[in-house]
Amino acid sequence: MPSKRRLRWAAAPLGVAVAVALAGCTTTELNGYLPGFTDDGVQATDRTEMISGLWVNSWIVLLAVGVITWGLMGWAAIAYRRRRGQSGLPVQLRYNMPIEIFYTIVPFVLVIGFFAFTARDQAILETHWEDPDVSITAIGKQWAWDFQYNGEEEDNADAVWSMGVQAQPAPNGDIDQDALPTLYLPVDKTVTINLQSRDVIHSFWIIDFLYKKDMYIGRDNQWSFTPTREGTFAGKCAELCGEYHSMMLFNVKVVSEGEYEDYLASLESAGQTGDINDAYDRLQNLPGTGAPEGEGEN
Ligand SMILES: [Cu+2]
Repeated sequence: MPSKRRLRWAAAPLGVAVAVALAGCTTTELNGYLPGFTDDGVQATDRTEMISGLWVNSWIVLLAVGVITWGLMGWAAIAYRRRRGQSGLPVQLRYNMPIEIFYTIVPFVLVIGFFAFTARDQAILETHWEDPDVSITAIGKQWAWDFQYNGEEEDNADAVWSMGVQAQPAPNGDIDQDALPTLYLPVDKTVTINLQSRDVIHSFWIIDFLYKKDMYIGRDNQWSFTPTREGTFAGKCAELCGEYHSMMLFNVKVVSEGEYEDYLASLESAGQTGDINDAYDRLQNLPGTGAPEGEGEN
């Protein structure tokens, strides 16, 4: 059949064109413009590529459905438009079983598909390391963060910590990045963060890690991952938690294991050891009142 052969000849360059177009995509485009990937595609944690994959593939499927739907709508509107001299209602059609079955089954398959892939990825994201290299407790409070680096002891006698204050203005009016609470993480080590709150609901969001989790009173959340790339990453509270919610910022520094150990040693030599507990609740960090000396520096 000549038409089939012609189709095959048309398909070959089309396939090449698609392959070239995709090969020409930057990492940013391949990851759906999500943050957290370098130009050569190194992900920020071991789980971010999976998350961007779910995002991008969902968009491709939904856009395909959209294009087909919009195309059919446009075609129907043009092909069956009222022509000169026509009057009255067009022929009324109803109970077209094949079409009704089609538009019941297709959305059903789509919904099941989205559910299945989301449930699969969420199950992976919510799997926690049994024995993580690094165990950290992050505590949200109005309007900053405390980080406790847990040791081996049950009672956390060998833990070290840093307590933060809300964002402070730099002399030029920007946010003073050095004064932000900073969470240190060693690269390529398994990390589990326990998420707690001192007061209201906060949400612990590291933007480039493409995931966030709420912090509650009375129910600790957990987040497990492996940071895979050194660098400084921005974090913020993602749950409106009061007047200065927007100043509830922090930085994450993913560093080499040596630098991480040095940092923990610096906390220890500063005397910031032991368990952060309820005794530190309700710190008075109101902006403009001057943060407690020293607490914002680590
Ligand atoms: Cu908050």
